[in-house]
Amino acid sequence: MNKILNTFYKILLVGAVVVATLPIKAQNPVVQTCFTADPAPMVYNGTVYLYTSHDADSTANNFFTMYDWRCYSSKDMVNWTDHGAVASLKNFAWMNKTNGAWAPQCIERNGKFYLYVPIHGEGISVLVSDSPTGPFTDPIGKRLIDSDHIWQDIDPTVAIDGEGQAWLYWGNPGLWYVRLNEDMISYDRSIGRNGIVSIEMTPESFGSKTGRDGKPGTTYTEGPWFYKRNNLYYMIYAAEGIPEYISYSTANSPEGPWAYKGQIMKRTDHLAFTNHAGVIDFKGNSYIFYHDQALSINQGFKRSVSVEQFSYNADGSIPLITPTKEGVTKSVANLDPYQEVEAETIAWSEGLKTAGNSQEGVYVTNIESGDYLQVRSVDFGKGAKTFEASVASASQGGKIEIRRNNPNGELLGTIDVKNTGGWLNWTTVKSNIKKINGIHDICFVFKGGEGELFNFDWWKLKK
Ligand code: FUB
Repeated sequence: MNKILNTFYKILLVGAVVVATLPIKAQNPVVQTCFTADPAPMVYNGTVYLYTSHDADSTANNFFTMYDWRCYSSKDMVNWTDHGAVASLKNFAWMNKTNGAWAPQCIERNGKFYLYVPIHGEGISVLVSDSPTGPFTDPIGKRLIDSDHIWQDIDPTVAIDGEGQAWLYWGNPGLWYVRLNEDMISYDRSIGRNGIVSIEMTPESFGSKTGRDGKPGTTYTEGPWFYKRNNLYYMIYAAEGIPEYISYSTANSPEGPWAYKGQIMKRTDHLAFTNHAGVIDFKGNSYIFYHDQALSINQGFKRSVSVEQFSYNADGSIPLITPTKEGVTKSVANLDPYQEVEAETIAWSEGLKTAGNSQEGVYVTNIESGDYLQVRSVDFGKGAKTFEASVASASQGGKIEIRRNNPNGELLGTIDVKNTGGWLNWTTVKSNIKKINGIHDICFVFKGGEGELFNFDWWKLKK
C-alpha cells in the first residue's frame, strides 16, 4: 500500500515544500497507516474510541477482504492513537469463516465493553471486554442474532435509551431490531418473531426510490447508525447505491415510527461505492465519521475513515455535510508531551505502518528515509530541554529530526538511532531540543540510508 500512497503523498509533499512555514492542514482520512472502513465512534471517559473494520492491503477475489476489527482513540479529535486489531474472526471458535469481518459497533455498560460484529454470511455476534481496547472474548460461543436471514444480518448498531433499555438495530436491505437484555448478550424473545422485530419499510419512513426491478422501494440500504439526542431518535444510514449516499430518519420512540428527513452526505467523486456513517457529540461539538477511497485512489475495497465537524439545526435536523480533505483541523485538547506519548499517536503520516496490539504494545514500523509523522497541538509549556524516544533497530539505524509544524519546518533537534540488536530490542535515545514555548504542531522526520531504519515505540519531552 505504501508505494501507492507515496505517489499520493508526494503531491502533498510538494505542497508542503511550497508552504514550508505553514502547518499541514489535511486531516482526512483519519488513519494513513492502513485501510479502515465502517467507522463506529464511541465516547467514553473523555476519549473517543473509533472502532473500524479493516480492508486488507491485498484484495482477494475482487471483493471485501476483511479479517479483523481495529480501534483508534483520541482526546483531541486530531491526534489518533492506534490500538491495533482489537478483535478478529479468530475470536469465534464456533465458525470457520476466514473473511467477512464487516461493520462493528462497541458500547459500554456497567464497566464492560460489548463489541457487536457482523461476519458476512454468519450473522451478528457479540464480544465482551473489561477495556475498550480489548482483549475481547466470545461470551456465548454462538451467533447472537438467531434469525433465518443471516446473509442480511450485517451492520449492527446499538444504543441505550433514557430508561436503560438497549436496542440493537441492523440489516441490509431490511431493518430489524431486538431489545437486548441487561446482560447485553441475549435479547427479549417475547416480541416480534422470536424476539426480532422487522421495521416496515415505507417511503414516509425511509424515502422512496424505484428498485432495479422497476418496483417502488425505499432509499434505505445498510449501515444504520442509531442514537438518541435531545429526546429524538436518529437513524442514519447508507442509502440507494451504488454509489451510496447518507440519509437519515427520526422517531419519537426507539421503535419508530420513523420519518424520512433526507440526505446528509451526497455522493461525490472521492467517496467509495459504499458509505457508512457514525455520529457523536464530543466536548461540545458534533462529528460525523464516514468512509471514502482517498488513500487507495479510487479502490472501493480499500477504504479510509474520514470525519467532519457539523452543527445540528435548532430543530434537531442535520444539515447537508460536505466531505472535505481538511476534516477536523481544530483540536479540542492539547497533547501533554511530558508524559510518554505512544509513537502511534498520529495526526498525519507518510509511508509508515503500525504493528502489534494494545495488549503486547503497538509501535510504528516500516520507517524509511523521508517518511514522517505529525503530532498536533503539542503543549510545550515553558519549553523542554530534552527529547527522549524508545526505538529498536536490526539495521543501520538512522535519525529522527524533530521539526516545527511540518516536515520542512524549523529544526528543533535531531536524535541518532543506532542498531540495537533487533527490531524489538527497545532502547531509549536522547537529545537536546531547542527551547520553544506554547502550543505547536511537530513533525518527526526520519532520515537514513536504504531500507527500513528502525521501529519507534514512544517519545517524551523533559524540562
Ligand atoms: O464493509 C463491508 C460492508 O460495506 C459494510 O458492512 C457495509 O456497511 C458497507 O460499508
